[in-house]
Amino acid sequence: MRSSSFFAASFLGLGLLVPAASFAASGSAALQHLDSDHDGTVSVDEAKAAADAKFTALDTDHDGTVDASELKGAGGKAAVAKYDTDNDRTLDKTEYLSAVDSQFKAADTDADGTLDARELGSKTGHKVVRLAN
Ligand SMILES: [Ca+2]
Ligand SMILES: [Ca+2]
Ligand SMILES: [Ca+2]
Repeated sequence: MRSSSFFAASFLGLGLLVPAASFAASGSAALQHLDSDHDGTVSVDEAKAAADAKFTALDTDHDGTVDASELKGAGGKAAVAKYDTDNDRTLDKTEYLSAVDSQFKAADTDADGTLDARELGSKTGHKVVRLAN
């Protein structure tokens, strides 16, 4: 009983590792960058901490918000339109981080509260990476 569940667990582990490795090289590169506690997954806190730093780097005129031109390469106009909840045509840090939060939840397809390399390599995962990396 004990050993059969051990084997089942190993199989499950392999089943998860193999596609993660082959499916998403870009996901694992992003994972290495965002996974600050090196547990192999990205938590929402890690994603938000990275996004916080990215926001500061994007805000080149240091006015506390990022506009479409500052967001070039991280979604630009479309990202502003999508996440600008107070409709002032810029994203403040609260709007930016809540965007990370909602994209993170959308990308976390197994709903375990973390993103692994496979989830980060997905289309939705790329949106998290773009906001945070
Ligand atoms: Ca700005
Ligand atoms: Ca705004
Ligand atoms: Ca997950």
